[in-house]
Amino acid sequence: MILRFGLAMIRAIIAALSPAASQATSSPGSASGFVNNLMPQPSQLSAQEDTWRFAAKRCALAVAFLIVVTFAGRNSLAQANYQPSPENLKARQEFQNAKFGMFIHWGVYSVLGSGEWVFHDRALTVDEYNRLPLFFDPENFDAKTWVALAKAAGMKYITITSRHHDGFAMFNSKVSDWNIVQRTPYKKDPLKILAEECHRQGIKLFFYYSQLDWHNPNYYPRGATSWDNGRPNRGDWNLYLDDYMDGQLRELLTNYGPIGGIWFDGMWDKPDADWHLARTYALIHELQPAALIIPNHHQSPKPGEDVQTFERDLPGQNTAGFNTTSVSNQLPLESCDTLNGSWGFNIADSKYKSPAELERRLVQAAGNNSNLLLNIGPMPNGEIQPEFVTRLQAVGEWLSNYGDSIYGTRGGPIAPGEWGVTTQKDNKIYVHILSWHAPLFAIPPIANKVVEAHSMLDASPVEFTQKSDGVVLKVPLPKSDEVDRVIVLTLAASH
Ligand code: H79
Repeated sequence: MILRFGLAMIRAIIAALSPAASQATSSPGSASGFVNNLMPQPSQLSAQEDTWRFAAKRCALAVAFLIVVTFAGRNSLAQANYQPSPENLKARQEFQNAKFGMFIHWGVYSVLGSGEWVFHDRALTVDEYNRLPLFFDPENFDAKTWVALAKAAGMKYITITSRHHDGFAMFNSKVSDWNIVQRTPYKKDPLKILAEECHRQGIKLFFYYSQLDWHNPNYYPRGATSWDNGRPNRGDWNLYLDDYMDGQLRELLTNYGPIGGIWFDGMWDKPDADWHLARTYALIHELQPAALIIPNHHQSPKPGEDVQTFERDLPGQNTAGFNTTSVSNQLPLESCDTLNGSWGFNIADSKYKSPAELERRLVQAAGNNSNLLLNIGPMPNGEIQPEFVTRLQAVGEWLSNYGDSIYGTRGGPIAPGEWGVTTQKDNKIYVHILSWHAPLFAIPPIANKVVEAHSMLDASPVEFTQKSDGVVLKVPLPKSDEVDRVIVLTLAASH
């Protein structure tokens, strides 16, 4: 918008300097038409007026230039040249080291046990949906239990919905009363309670924030997912972004101590809209320079963003049908997926992934240089259903043995394949063999000399030969319940 405005201003200046040309190009209502209308026509001018006109033109030029430079500089160009702060770069490294996070979708929609899209899927009206908060009273919500479960699962951070597409703030917001404190019998701010517990237990907390809003009338013009839910056919988009959204983000970045970052979603609803991203991103980085901006817009990263996400896919895949296959080689990567098939609590979804599937997923993410953000949807009473708890605990158990091959690693030197992946850290390469049943396994050449190889399962040595054309490992056959045979290669230091 700023650029369009800038262009319009430049056209206005040209129009002002050349009245004849402006008559041909200006149109009523456009910026150029507006400036042109202010200008007297040549036939009406005296010599004095001519001088005045010249001064006015120069003045308009200076003002326009200032406006363009100020706005473009602050909103577009400054972000185009975004240089992450040292704190931000450190936070990116820590984020990559963390590898495994807990995603939590929890909102008033949880009451209906039909996922977080129920407002849309049942084509409810705003008036109907307004009743839901009246039933949201999570008497068994216990932040200590949630954070302890994340830790038991080996997860190092939590990303929770501060508000989803229903626009309902699950935190104490002064920007609007459409929030948990003012509209529910619970009356408390669970994000505050959770943030305090996370700080106590040393877990980073990120806030999911939906840019898409099915409730606020100023989310207008509406996007691809809109339906007639009783909102008026008018609204102020700028107010929605600059006052409402940025106002809430300011609250989230001010009232909850240091947070890990903001996880944006929903921009895909209006792909061609001006989302004032530069303004929003600048606000976040100004309030908390270390906070990471993690946008789930399914596109290549834009200036100001700190992490690239992939929804229900590993980086570079697009089985979900909406991910980009271009993968940043600059930014940390994060793949998110669900423990069953749903994000928000779904009472009818029993397609739970087994611990083995979850472990494979985590290994594949790590081997693709990515984190895994694994979702659970707690119940409306605040409890996490036992099917989630037992599976997460099993993954945590597995990680207590294999964590060294995941945490703090980066994608390894060998391209991931059907057989598995590699990760690496310092002078160790972890060969994660997920599917290989023959006794010998060959991998491409590795630059450094391999000085030792052993199986992570029992520390038993693994025979190997290293030649210029590759390394051959004599791998143990998989045990029946072995998800991932990890062979640790120790490399000689390079000279
Ligand atoms: O919060 C969870 C979901 O509710 C949310 N993101 C995760 C983390 C999500 N909403 N929608 N989607 C995920 C799938 C997006 C589907 C899309 Fe489309 C396909 C977006 C654009 C093309 C559906 C069809 C919406 C517009 C057209």
